[in-house]
Amino acid sequence: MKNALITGINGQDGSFLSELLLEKGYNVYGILRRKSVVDYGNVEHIKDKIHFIYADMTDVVSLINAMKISQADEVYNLAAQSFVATSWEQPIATAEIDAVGVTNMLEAIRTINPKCKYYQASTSEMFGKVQAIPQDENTPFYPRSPYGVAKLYGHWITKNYRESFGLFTCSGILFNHEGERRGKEFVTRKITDTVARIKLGVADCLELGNLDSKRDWGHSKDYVRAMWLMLQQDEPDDYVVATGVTRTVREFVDIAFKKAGIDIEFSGSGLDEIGKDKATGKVLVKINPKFFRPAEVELLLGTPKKAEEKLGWTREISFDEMVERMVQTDLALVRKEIEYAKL
Ligand code: NAP
Ligand code: F7E
Repeated sequence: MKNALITGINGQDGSFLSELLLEKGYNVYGILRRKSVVDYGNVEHIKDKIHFIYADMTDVVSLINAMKISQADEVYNLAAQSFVATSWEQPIATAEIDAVGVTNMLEAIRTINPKCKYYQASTSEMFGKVQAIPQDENTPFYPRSPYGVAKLYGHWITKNYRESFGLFTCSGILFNHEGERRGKEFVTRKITDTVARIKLGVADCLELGNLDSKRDWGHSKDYVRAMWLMLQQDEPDDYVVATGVTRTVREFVDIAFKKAGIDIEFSGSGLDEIGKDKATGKVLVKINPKFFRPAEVELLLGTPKKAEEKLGWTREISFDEMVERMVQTDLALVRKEIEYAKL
């Protein structure tokens, strides 16, 4: 039986990865940050099967302890300040967690068990102002946010510890992946949650920033399988994980409303663009400049060829199914909220 240590266990990916590793018979250890109110987040439903360790990416002593307690054979470093917009408001915290935090984890591994395999959650945000379309493992990086810059440090230090100390370290350059457990500040979940609220009569309008931005969106459940596959190989390496299809935020909005039975018609441009309900003429989508970013990543489109060929990784959840699942889950959650408010 193998031991796995997951940082960021209560986040979106941490929860799907925990389920996968438990199914495979691993002892799963997970790092939580101490909060004033105990909160298991996305792993509430499996909390009895997980060994929790209180630690923080910015505290190397706590990570050394976590390595000692877990006796980990595999570490999955998913912890991060992961919201790009916040990285301009908290650039230092983002760097301490997403950049230096990686070195802290690698040093803990090197000190306690240098044979332990390591997965680093790298990101397509490192491509930023893209230097080639589509992007693959050889595309030069050009990050566009403090988050992207911090993650690029994490990516290179992961490679550097592989080359300097012979550690088994892998980076997954994962493109956007979403799902029913996605944080509500990210655009996809913000859309499906607000669509559900509009449909059920508890919200009037969806306010967004850049509708032209293009992303390559997959489902988290598929992407955590790629993380595990990377650590089962004979040699450590870096892999892009993506769908190979890119869509605008506007297209996501359109499909999400359709899943709730509402047809949207867009008109106008720039800050004056609106989306109206075709049936009633009511304005359901507006632009709010507060959601624009100081520097934007306009287009991401990845090639998962290497992951497919070398890892045998395949995607099981289509884009359409993902949006359907997200909208249906949010409709059910908002219905529950409405019932609860009546008690
Ligand atoms: P997420 O839902 O935001 O989860 C982030 C996790 O990190 C949370 O459990 C959070 O704990 C934890 N964390 C934050 N700061 C910490 C600290 N100082 N010490 C310990 N834990 C800390 O993110 P996700 O979507 O699952 O993504 C997982 C990883 O993949 C992240 O590193 C992200 O940057 C990267 N990534 C994500 C995507 C994507 O599209 N989802 C794509 C590429 C890469 P709290 O609950 O205490 O805040
Ligand atoms: O934005 C645009 C926004 O916040 C997507 C993280 O998981 O993926 C994620 O980063 C796009 C951007 O994700 C709103 O400007 C328009 O162009 O959902 P997002 P992200 O920035 O792509 C990468 C791969 C990661 O690694 C990150 O951890 O949507 N957009 N209007 C908006 N975005 C938000 N959040 N809110 C809006 O109202």
